[in-house]
Amino acid sequence: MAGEPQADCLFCKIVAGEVPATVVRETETAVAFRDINPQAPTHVLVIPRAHYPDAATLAAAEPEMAAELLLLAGEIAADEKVDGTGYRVVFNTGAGAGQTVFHAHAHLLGGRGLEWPPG
Ligand code: IU
Repeated sequence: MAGEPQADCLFCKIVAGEVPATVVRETETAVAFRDINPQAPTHVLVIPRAHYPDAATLAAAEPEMAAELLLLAGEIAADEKVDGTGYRVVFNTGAGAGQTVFHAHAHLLGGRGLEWPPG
């Protein structure tokens, strides 16, 4: 069923506490934790507790939850003090765009200069 935990999903296991992660923020519906392979001084993943394969699927099914990820990303950027210098929120969607974990997640990147266009 849509949103239900998937046995083979790494991020569902992080949500369940079965795989360790450095959690920086938790709400009733979302969890934020540091990326294991950080691409910037601040690199936090913000994910819904519910399982949706990507951001578009999440937004279609539960738009308030999708909005909460953006809200949390902004709050964490302020906590991390990267809001003043600028930060990026990225949803890689599809393998061709670099998505490797098929549980919706926002990357919050900041703390260094970020080029445009991204690679
Ligand atoms: P992507 O957009 O699906 O490529 O992002 C997945 C991210 O999950 C990627 O940046 C990984 O470094 C990160 N990650 C993690 O934080 N912990 C893990 O155990 C694994 C991947 I596997």
